Amino acid sequence: MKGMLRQVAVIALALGIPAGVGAAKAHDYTVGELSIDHPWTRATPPQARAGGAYMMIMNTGSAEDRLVGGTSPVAERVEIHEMSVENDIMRMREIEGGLAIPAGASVELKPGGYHVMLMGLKETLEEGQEIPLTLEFKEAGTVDVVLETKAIGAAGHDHGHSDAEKNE
Ligand SMILES: [Cu+2]
Repeated sequence: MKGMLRQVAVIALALGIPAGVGAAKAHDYTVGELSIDHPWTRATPPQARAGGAYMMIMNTGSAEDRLVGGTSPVAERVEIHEMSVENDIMRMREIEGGLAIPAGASVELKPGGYHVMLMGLKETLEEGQEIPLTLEFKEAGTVDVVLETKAIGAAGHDHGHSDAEKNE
């Protein structure tokens, strides 16, 4: 009996190790009627002044909510941005009043689309690093999540942050 228990523990440990390195880690959060699935960011080149954070936000409630901002220890401030194409050039800008999460809907923040912008980076983001981010919703309040840092350029193209950084 004792031996069997030990075997179970060994199997659990074996299963736990690959999950621990981020392969298929369950990675979601809830606040009120909202759930935030798989928040992530990308490694940044040295001297980068900004980085994007991405996630899926689902609203299971019956009223709209809005992602209005946040804070992170790696950034001087956090903004909510959208991308738009002007004269064939992709630009990003802060969404006034925050990003609407309609009742019963899911909104994806992704490279080239809506994103959380980590402005004034205080450090280079390294692949594999876990970065705390507090999201602020108008109705649901705040929720602490952890961003998984993927490789530079992961799952999308850069969308002109370097230009904005120069203007800062
Ligand atoms: Cu941005």
